[in-house]
Amino acid sequence: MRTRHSLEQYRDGILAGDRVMLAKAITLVESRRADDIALGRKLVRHVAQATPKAHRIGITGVPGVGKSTFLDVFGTARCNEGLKVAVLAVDPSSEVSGGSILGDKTRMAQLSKHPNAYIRPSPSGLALGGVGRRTREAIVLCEAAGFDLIFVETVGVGQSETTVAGMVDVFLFLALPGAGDELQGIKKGILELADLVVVHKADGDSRQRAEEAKVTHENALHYARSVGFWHPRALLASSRTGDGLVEVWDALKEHRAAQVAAGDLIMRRHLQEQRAFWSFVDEGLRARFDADERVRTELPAVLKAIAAGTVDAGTAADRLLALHTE
Ligand SMILES: Nc1nc2c(ncn2[C@@H]2O[C@H](COP(=O)(O)OP(=O)(O)O)[C@@H](O)[C@H]2O)c(=O)[nH]1
Ligand SMILES: [Mg+2]
Repeated sequence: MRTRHSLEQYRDGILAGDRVMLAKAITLVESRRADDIALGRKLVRHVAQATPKAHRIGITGVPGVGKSTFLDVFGTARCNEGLKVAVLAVDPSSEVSGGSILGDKTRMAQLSKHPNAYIRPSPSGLALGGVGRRTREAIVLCEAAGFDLIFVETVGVGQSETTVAGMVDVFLFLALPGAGDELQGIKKGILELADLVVVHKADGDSRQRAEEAKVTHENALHYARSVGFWHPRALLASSRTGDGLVEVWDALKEHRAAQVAAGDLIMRRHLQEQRAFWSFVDEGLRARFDADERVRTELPAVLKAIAAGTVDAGTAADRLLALHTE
């Protein structure tokens, strides 16, 4: 059993930058218990900042591209400059592998020991939708706790990139030097979301291929979405040698400055909040539907009838929805 705290204890702890309290608060918003959810909501409302303070950075790429290594080296460099860095992992696949907690901590060995850093591994046993809501709230909590950079790391599974892109200020795509991966990014629509493509592991024997991949990406990005203040660009980097990491940081800062100057940061966050509103409404309505006794009674027969082809999905849904709202 974990200890529960009062709203004030959570709030004061977070606002004081207390790492242990922050971790407990994130556990609270990850909980499925109704009373935890209610308290978590209240807490989020109490600590949410009116103006953006943290730089929320999404990072994605196939497993093995070096996201954890990049965050370890890049994050530690920022911590050494005096910034506070949080890393939140969104990795639905870790459910399958039984959790990436150990893996993430060992892969981010330097960063996890740094007093300015906080690493939060993926919540286990959550559906992706749940990950979205909980991660959004965890970001708000980290921002309130005074973190300057909040990285949200995700692997290319299902909708996770889109979910993460909808809750960050800037989105980074790490690509492998080899051919094919860049096509994968295009195919999966990741280039549509990326503000920066970093061809990673640009070192040793891979350097040449990385440079080629960078050109391929630049060509693809030529047609990518461009917001007024920023056109997505491709860079080269290696977390092993450190090459290109300063350029990545410069590009992130440049993006940030342009985003703020254009008034886009506030606008983006407000739009994200609106979208979050709709997903909460969807979730809430669905939960009520699922909990409705009349629906529960009818559901097995209805599902059976759909499977047997005796009723079509639309008609069946209309019937149960009508029953629910009666
Ligand atoms: N050559 C090279 N290898 C790297 C680099 N970054 C990470 N790796 C290696 O790539 C593998 C996967 O890295 P990891 O950070 O766990 O990838 P993740 O799954 O994307 O988080 C590890 O064996 C790393 O040592 C790099 O910049 N250059
Ligand atoms: Mg990793």
